[in-house]
Amino acid sequence: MNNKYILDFPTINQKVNEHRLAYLDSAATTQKPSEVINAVNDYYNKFNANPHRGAYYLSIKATEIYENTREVVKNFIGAEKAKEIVFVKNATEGFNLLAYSYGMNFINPGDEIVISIAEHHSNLVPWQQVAKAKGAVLKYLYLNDEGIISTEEVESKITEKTKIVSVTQVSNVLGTINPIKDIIRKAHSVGAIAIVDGSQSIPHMSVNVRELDADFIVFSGHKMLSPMGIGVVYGKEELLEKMPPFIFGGDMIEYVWEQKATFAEVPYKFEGGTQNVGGAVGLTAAIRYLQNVGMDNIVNIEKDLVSYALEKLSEIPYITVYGSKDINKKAGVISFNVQDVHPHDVASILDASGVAIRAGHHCAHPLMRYMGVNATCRASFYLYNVREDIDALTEGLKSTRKWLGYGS
Ligand code: 7TS
Repeated sequence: MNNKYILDFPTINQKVNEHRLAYLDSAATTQKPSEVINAVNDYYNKFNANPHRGAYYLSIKATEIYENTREVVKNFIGAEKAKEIVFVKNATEGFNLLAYSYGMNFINPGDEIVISIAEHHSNLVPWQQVAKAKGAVLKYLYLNDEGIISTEEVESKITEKTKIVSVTQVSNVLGTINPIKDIIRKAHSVGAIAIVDGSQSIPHMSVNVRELDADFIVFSGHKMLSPMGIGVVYGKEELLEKMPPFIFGGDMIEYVWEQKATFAEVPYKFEGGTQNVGGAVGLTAAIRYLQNVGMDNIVNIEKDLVSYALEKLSEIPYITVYGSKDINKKAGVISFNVQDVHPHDVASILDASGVAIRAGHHCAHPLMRYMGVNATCRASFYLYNVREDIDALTEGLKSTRKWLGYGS
């Protein structure tokens, strides 16, 4: 098998239902390399303590480790300052932080918030709440035939009334890559802030927040080899400074009196309560791993897998693939349907041969409705996948209709 990274991933190296596991659900969460698992193990064996609180060795060590992760993330995404990195639980919490802290305080009646129809519910439902509470309008960028936001759509929908634009760089359903730089430029030209959902891009390609000039970027560690329970909101310092805290309580305060409190400085005012230091350790190890592999290398591995998968899928007549088939406009995610077979049945049948795909609405109901489907099957790739996984997928797909009694 022509992939030297596979051996680093214990979960990938196992049999499922007596078949070699073909894990094709990395858009949901990624598997973890031994380096990450061992780093977390090591932390709990040697250093565990509550950070920012104690004056003793272990707590100082935990604080150092946690703050070091901020530096590592800062460098990984090209931010200017470590204080611009706020740790959250996941991307969902990140968008809630932005909606409740920025949206609820800086949006006024009649203002427009622009998102795309392809957003994950995490970057959609929080903005619905803001629009409802503030009397603002939630406007959508729709997709062209390739499943991408067009320049015309960006030019016509983002107007002087727009105050927030929040769009995903890569669709978790279609894998299509949006023209995020143009979207950010247009948002800034009308005085709006630009938020990027980097959940499906940062793990898979080189993303530099300063080059993009994004005001905020949000992503989850667990989709980039780190443990679950840690995510990131990058925000420009001047914006984070003017935003009030979102979660109130321990660790995020400066002074507390009976009837009032003052808050810690950025980024600590956004990090209420005991933080996930073990997760931070894992995130550092994950980023180190990705940097050693090289993001360009990851792009190439995924491009090869996507082009091979598209070719193999196109040979099966009863399969419909959604979105662009141009590998330069697409990351490692393919959505498809098998004629007359429900995606959940497809996924269960494939599981019998060790192939793990996602089936359903992928937390994108409005996109499903826009595409005119209830659900899709989704195969998503990462650096530990090989062409054999795609062979297992396509062989399995060929049997799905037969299982359900169709002739072919
Ligand atoms: N944004 C995008 C683009 C996503 O793909 C996801 C998760 C999220 C936000 C939310 O991330 P979380 O870590 O807070 O859950 N996407 C998926 C998926 O496609 N299948 O399972 C989770």
